[in-house]
Amino acid sequence: MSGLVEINFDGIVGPSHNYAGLSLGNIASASHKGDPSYPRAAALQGLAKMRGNLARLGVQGFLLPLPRPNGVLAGQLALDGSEDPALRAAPWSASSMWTANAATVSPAPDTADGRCHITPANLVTMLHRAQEWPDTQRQLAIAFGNADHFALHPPVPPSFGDEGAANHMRLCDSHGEAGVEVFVYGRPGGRFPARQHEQASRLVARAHGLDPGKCVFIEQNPAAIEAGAFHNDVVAVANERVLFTHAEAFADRQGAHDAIGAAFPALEVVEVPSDKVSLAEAIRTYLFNAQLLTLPDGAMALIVPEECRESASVWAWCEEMVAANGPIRDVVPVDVRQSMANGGGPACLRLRVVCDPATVDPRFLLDERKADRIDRVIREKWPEQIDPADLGSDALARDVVTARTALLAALDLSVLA
Ligand code: SUG
Repeated sequence: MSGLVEINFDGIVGPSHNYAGLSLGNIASASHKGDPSYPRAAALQGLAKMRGNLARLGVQGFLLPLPRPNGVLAGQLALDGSEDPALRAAPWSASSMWTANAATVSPAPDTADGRCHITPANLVTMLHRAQEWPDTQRQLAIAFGNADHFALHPPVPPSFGDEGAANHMRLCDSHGEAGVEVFVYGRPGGRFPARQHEQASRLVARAHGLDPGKCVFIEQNPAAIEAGAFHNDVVAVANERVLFTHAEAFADRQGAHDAIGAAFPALEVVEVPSDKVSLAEAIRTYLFNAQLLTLPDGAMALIVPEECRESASVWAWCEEMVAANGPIRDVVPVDVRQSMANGGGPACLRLRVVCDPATVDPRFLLDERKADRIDRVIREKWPEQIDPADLGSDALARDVVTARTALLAALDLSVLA
């Protein structure tokens, strides 16, 4: 279909960004528990990434932080000061910044009715994330409210955990052509929660009207979940014909490659073997939590966290890959350290939507002038630092609400207040 391009909708990091250690199985979140956070720096890092990709691709979208602290959740939790601090922190979470978990998106060329189908992720496994979907859905309904081009579904009902695009990959010749959608799920029973349920993935595929012959369902390697890959996008990413993956990403490595290859014969697998980059180092550096982008000249670039450049084994592999002249021609490190410390790399921070930009509510599309406006609000209003012990304070609540309100006003989106 003509006019369709891939747009990355990055989550603007909210003013309550903090390190409360809420995500069991997410090593970065657990190891930074209790650290002070820097919301202003975090949001500016995210904005710089967006500006970089706007310059590279000519198009960039964003989603707004959700209302925090969430008074409804705080009420439901009967917080009175005697509770576990993890409960107190949940209504303050800025976790909606990781928009790869906002929804699963099936572009129009893949679906039976020729519209782009979107299902907000229920995120039921983690309390602090389960509060996101109603506000996310409200926002998606505005951004993608054009019903001629988009179909917005309700979330998957509990108890089937759905974590959205973080466990979903798409292979295609080019973004505007029909593709194969790959759903990766985990099986429960391990030390850490398997956050994507197989039935949630299958339900989303049915709801979106996908051709069953163009869907592949693959089990995540339990050992990868155990090692800290709480989402598949920590160990694999796809773009057009390329699947960039760690050798230990899937439960049945060869079976997974064969199944994807059978549905999509043009598949090119770029696999990183464990003796070049160990699973632990891949997870520590988030090499695969990269944005694999097709640049306007057709070459692919991999946008990785700075942590990759600092790792001898990961950087050596990247240099070797670029020198080999395969499909990935460039590796570009970006600083998203504040997000990384909570387990969110460059890919977690974006939701990919293949569509015609003219069909999206323009208030959610970035240009340089708008980026300047966002920059100003962040510098003026975002707290510089949050200590987890501050969560619950009325003064901080006022600052966080004021900051978000100012951003909504600057973007003509006060309707989301
Ligand atoms: O759900 N971290 C997020 C990170 C999400 C990353 N997204 C993708 N891989 N697509 C999570 O675990 C941190 C929680 C805290 O505040 O401690 C957190 O929610």
